[in-house]
Amino acid sequence: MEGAKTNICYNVLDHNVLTRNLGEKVAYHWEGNSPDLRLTITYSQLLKQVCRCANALKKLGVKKGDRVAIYLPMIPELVYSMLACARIGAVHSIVFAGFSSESLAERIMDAQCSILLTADGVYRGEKLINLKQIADEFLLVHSEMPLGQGVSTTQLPFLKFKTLWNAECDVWWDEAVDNASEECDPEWMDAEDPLFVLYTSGSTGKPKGVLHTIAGYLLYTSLTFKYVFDHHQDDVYWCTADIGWITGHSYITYGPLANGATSVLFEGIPVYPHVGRFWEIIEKYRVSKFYTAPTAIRLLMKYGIEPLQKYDLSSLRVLGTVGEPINPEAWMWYHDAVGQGRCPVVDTFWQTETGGHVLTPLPAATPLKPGSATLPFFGVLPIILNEHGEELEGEAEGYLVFKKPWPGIMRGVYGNQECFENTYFKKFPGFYVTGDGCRRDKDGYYWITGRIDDMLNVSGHLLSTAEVEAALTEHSAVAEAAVVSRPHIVKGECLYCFVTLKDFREFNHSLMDELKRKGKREKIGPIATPDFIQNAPGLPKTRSGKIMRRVLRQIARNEKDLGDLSTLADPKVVEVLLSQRCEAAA
Ligand code: 6R9
Repeated sequence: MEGAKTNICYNVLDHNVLTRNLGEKVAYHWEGNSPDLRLTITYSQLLKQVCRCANALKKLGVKKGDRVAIYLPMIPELVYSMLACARIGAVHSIVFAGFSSESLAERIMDAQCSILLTADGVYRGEKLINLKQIADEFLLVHSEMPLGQGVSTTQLPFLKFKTLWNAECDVWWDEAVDNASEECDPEWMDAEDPLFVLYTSGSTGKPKGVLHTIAGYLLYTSLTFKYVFDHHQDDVYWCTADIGWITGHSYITYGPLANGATSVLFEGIPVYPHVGRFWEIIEKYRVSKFYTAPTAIRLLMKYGIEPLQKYDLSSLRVLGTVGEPINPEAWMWYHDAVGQGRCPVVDTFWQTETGGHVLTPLPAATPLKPGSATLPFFGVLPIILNEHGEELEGEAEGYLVFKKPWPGIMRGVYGNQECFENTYFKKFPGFYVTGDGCRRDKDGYYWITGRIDDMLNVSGHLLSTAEVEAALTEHSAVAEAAVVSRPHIVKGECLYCFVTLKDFREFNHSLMDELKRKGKREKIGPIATPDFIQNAPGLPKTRSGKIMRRVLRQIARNEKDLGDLSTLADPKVVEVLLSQRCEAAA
């Protein structure tokens, strides 16, 4: 669409209010961390708030093309700010509000942001996070920071914390926004102008600033949202991701708004104030389309079906998952217990880099197979290659690549064209390389087998993490499993398995024997016999919930250097695992 002019904010707001007559429709039901905090925002209210924020940004000196760092929790102001940037042609760079000051600093400097929007603080469950203080810590250390035009802080309507205040550069949100006009002409942008930079989740390596542009991204998120969730105007849709990740960008903000959808915007966590919080919210808003991650499903599965039974989930129509391969056990629980056997489960495979779903079922149209992301979305051409870059036909396993671009594909790594080319296009020239392994079955269905870097090579057989882990989680005592390789004199590599047990299950010798058998004959074959099995009360995960197998690999190998841990959610988990390493084979 190069050469065409557009504004994405105009498309997702003004167009809905002015031409589709959706001004009075609810855009978001905001549900706070604490269940008594809530807010309803209609499309016309959203448009006004965005315009005020856009005017405030302009007044603070933000211009077309400038990068704006946003470090906010899941509050409406996060949506207002990102759309305000889009309205005036600024490029948003959202940093998940759980990152440390160092990670925030790295991202602000890499994208050369001129302004930072943050909040005084946020409660996540019972834990208070002083965001402004974290942001200030980094400003003190990095006086060379490019932040020229000052830090604007949003003061949450419900919280007032003591925060350091530097009158030279800090501005309160309400002072900046409250008196701003509710009208702001959109800046007409080129279709290929940048929309945002977002750093990848970093489960394998150093985070990269993925750049997306306007028109293709709008088209792709809008279309995938419509078809993959079978969107209808009376739906209430809820995606539990944080907007700090691509899932939130594409499927909380842009995709749903482009379709004039009503969404739930949730600030809290799944287990606060009780483990039935998700189900309670589904009942409260009569949610019909629900989208979450395997890590959340496995967490909630640990508590059994009792918390579910207290709520009316009959409004649910479609269930979605994203983020990791979903093991068939968790898939079945999602389908049977949450969806009560009525709702198709759409297992959507995609990446920050792909902008939107690339492999996915369409509900009710695609026959499902638990654990498979099924088939490509319209216009997407998946190919499986072997080590030598040869295309494999029919039933096959190898590298997942795409042969043709689609509208939502990333356009670059911010400020680093070389990294963009090397990471995604160099290994197999002519293809976009996902970095994931994949198997195609006899029906042409695609099964993601995990990141290529995490593959296991035992006695010359290439095993995927997903298949061994799926075998272990079949055991009724196991909530979650992660498998990595460890060098072995005879086999080359052997399997080191970390297992998290369900509540009240005991880790003992007979369980170890049963797990060894699971991996072995029953499922995959003798080569998949676990050599080491370690009890893992928790697994190292990124802040978006992906298991960081590279850290586990270092633990299994007793390596002291654990690599870049900045994307790790809870460093304590690693200490526990290190202290309980298995020295002897099981
Ligand atoms: C959207 C998102 C991308 C990586 C991707 C893959 C894994 C995502 C998946 C899946 C199997 C699925 N992944 N969805 N694996 N089945 N349905 O998660 O983006 O944070 O960039 O992660 O996540 O390994 O390459 P991102």
